[in-house]
Amino acid sequence: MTIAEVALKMIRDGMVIGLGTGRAAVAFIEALGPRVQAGLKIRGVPTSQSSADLARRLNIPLTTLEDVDSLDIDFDGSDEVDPQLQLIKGLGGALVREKIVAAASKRFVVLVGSEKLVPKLGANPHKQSVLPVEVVPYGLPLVRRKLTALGYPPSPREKDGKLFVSDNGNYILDCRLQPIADPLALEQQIKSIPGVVDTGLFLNMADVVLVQDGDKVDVRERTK
Ligand code: A5P
Repeated sequence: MTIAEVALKMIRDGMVIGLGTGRAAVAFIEALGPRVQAGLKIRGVPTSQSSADLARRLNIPLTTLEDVDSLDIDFDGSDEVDPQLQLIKGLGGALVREKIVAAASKRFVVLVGSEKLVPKLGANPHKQSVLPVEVVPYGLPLVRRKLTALGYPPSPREKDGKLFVSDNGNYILDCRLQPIADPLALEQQIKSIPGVVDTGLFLNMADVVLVQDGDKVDVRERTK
């Protein structure tokens, strides 16, 4: 069993579905395509240009937040998941649209491998933890200085030797993290810096996390 297969079982005819970004989301969208071709009636709301392009190639009908009041369910990956199902996302650069689509969804389902589980956000045992922060280009110098002063020295994300530009036309600062004592306080601190659009902290948002552990899938639900 795979996390994409378990995710597909949560879908019913008529649903509006959030299509996440990144490898786990791509695997899910690729599994969804044949089901739509076989007659499943859903509409997708993509969280990035790349997920929209993939969905279009697979003939998955798309809609927008202007045309629907809410989504039934959203499927997306994550970079870190703590025991309370708090998340860090955004290494794929789509964090702002991902957070908007997740917030518009009645159920947010996260698809990860077991290597994404961390004892605490910012305490990744496998690699340096990073918190992506999306920033309006004009504000980049200020936000960079403020994040450094807060103790989170950031590096502007680059792609092909140039600053990475998000689908929203913004830059991303990747902050080196230590284990985060109070994620909600950190989120508020960073979001109060003028020029910050959003952070990769997805707090109290995940309803279910599907964890791929070898050929098994572990289902974790948030207790509210
Ligand atoms: C995209 O911006 C991210 O939030 C991804 O959802 C996250 O980085 C997980 O991606 P992978 O499934 O590729 O690891």
